[in-house]
Amino acid sequence: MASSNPIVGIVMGSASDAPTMRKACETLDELSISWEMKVCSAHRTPQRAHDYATTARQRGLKVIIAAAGMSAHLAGVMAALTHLPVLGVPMDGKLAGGLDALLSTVNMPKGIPVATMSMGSHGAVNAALMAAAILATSDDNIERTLLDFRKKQTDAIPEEPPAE
Ligand code: RP5
Repeated sequence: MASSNPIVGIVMGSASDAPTMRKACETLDELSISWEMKVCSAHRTPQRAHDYATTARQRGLKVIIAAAGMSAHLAGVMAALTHLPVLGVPMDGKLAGGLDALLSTVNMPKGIPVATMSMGSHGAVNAALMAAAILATSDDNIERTLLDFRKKQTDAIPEEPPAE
């Protein structure tokens, strides 16, 4: 659940992105990693986006997940304003199924990296898992929880497909 001491910050360009990004929250909850989620648009609320990124480190955030759809600049703006790792999640279902958002998020100029996930809910879940992997390099509890999550995921996949 959302925490008063989050270490992962999830920002999104619109509240309309929230249903997709709740998949990231659910995954972080499974891993017992504290998070917060804010609407913070690079275009509609640029000052909020600026303030979020520039205060993130001092507020205790360690990773930022940034989701956006149309003209998807939010992850790049976050990465420009903080040295914290920024994981970009392109929202699907927009122009060309979200391909524009994917290209906008992934195609960063050298010097300001964004680690771009796959589009939509797959990307939201993977952003949470990537955040966990980053945090696990310096947190033994998160590493144990992540390894346990991965083992359970593997164990849950049957070798045989279900009968017709
Ligand atoms: C982007 O524009 C948001 O990230 C969202 O995916 C898209 C559409 O926003 P709404 O018009 O639904 O608010 O900034």
